[in-house]
Amino acid sequence: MAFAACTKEQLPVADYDIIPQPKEVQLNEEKPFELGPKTLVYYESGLQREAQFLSEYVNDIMGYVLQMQEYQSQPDGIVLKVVPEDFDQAEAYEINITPKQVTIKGADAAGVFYGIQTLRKSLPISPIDSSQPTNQRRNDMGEPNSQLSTSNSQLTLNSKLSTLNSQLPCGTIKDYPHFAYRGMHLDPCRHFIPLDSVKVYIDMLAMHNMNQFHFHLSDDQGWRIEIKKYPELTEIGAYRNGTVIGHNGNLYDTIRHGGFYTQDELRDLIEYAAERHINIIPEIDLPGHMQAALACYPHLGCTGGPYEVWKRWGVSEDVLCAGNEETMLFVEDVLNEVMDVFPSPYIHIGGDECPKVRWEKCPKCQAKIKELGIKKDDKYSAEDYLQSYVMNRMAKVVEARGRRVIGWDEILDGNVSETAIIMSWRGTEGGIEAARKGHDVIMAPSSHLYFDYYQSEDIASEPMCIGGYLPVERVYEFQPLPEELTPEQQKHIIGVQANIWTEYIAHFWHVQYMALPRMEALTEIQWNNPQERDFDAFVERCRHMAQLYELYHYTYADHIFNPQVWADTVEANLATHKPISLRQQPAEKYTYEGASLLNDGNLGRGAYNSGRWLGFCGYPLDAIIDLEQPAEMQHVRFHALVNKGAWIYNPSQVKVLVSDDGETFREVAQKDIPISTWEDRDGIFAYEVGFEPVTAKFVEVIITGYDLPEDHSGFGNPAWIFVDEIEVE
Ligand code: TNX
Repeated sequence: MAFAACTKEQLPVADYDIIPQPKEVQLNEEKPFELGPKTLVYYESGLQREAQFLSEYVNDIMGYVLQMQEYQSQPDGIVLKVVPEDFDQAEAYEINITPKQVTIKGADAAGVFYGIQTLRKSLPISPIDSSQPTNQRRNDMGEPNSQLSTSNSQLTLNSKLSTLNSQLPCGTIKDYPHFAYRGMHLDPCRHFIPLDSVKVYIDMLAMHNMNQFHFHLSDDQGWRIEIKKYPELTEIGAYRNGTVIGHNGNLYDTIRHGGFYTQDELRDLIEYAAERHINIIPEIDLPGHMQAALACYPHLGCTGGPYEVWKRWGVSEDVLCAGNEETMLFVEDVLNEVMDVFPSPYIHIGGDECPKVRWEKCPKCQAKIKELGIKKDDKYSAEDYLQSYVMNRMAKVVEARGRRVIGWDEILDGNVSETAIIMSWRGTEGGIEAARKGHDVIMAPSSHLYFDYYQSEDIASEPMCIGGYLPVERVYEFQPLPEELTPEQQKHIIGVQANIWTEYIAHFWHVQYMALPRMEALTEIQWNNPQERDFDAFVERCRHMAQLYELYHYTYADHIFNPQVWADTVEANLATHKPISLRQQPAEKYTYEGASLLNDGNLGRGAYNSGRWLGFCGYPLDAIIDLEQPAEMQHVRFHALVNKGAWIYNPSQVKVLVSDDGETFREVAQKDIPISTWEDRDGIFAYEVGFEPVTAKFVEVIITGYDLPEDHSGFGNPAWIFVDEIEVE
């Protein structure tokens, strides 16, 4: 078990069995090092920030701040230092734990930082009972098996052990990364993600020893980076006047969605990431995925527009005009400004999903093809080669400033220059081809590393997403070094990355939910690429990580901890299977077998239209249950489903009345429930109202709904409520 075995003195003990698993852990029987509020951190000059991180992390977990000072000879305490000559690889570290001293020695500051992460993740987080699945620990709302685990203030997380010291078993930990490039991507274009949330995302990356954050800053649906030379890009291009609802039908909401990051904000973010040894790779996606820019500067497109910042998902046919010199100069300017802001050694220039239908008909593009003497061949069209021209031209702009370009694997279509790094997303084939041709490669195949895909087959119980099925197990299986490649070619695979596209992810809690715990499997591959993989042991280590998520209030999916998934039934209670009637029937579409669904002993689950919920809109659910004989009661409970995009909100109020004859009722309880906001997660929630014990033969439960609030596209209309399983105890 990953934590908090207790010694005779009941001091919690650190456990080095974390994620990513350190390569070598050798423990001995010496008396453990005792970590407590008086422990001092000594750092070599240049490592002050690292020392601060350590102190902050210990404070997060233990509830006390460690004092820090510059290094002295042979001090007792925690010592941070860099000794490059002791390592043969960058980012490596070694931790030596003796009864009086913990030394974290790095090949460089990054190595020290990863040693600190390991120590942090090893600390005992909480003595609470880990044999309980996480979702039952936070079950004080009575939600038996929600797939969404999110921390909140109701949680009784005993994270701060302030009065307790903890013990670090003595020994040596040696560790170093397998891949030099360890990244995650985030798309703030389809849905804008506020800067503070992006910082939390960076914290999550840091916790997982990642060193690259790929920030996708432009797309059809929104332009997100301030470009001083082209202010319209953010004045106009950062906002769209509606978003398609659901899976790309023809219904749109009317909410103006958007936002952007100023260059100052981005500089601040870059520094924030750099302190955590993370480089931010900006992506300007070109020449496709440019409709937001075209909406601002229609003359840069082939047809001249007009264009709008796109309200749908998918691949727009309107792309940059490759035959227009002005368009090329625009892109060069943008890239130059991006490079002014981002010091990243890599600049991502996109290149994916660029339909050629406009170019085929565009006189300027066709003239350019002629001018360049481009000829189609058996493999590629003239327009494919025209895209290579654009990509190679932009690569030169980037390389002129000493940076390297990254592009999506489509840029292999044609004759892209060998210096470009290929990000293989349509499977690993692009990566294999690229490595054979001598390109460096980052593996990010949608088959294993697209964290915008579902992580459970029970999709009705999941927050809606783009599709697919990519459980943690599958991520964990990923082999980034294809056998088809020779060892020499394999050296071109410089790293591994997972991507989070946000078409169906409108809120940061959902980003976290999609990332965690799949990120654990990713990390294990990036850092260790283990030859032997033991999923069960991995899950045990994930449990410990989940405690950290709880501590930091990260929302995460807990399927791997609860393979049995849902408990479908409730315990028999006074209401179960008793005669029940409704004063007003549910909406016809959501009536199913009627009132009896509400006390059949089966819990509501799945989507609102799963047949397991009764739906009401514009009037309350008003149910009368005949207990058949007088019984004492003091609790009423029920579940309701929240799916704000589908106009379904939590109830505003619940009232309980009782009666002896079924005719005259008297109120015994009333409870108001605050409205769910866009910051709150959707899902299934349990509600409970308690009252003084009362004996009666009939109980009436009235559950009232809200009207849709001002920030909802359906503002002014009544919200739906979907309710199931009323329990009386
Ligand atoms: C493909 S991955 C895209 C993105 C979408 C994503 C959805 C890539 C280079 N292009 O534009 O958001 O699929 O999974």
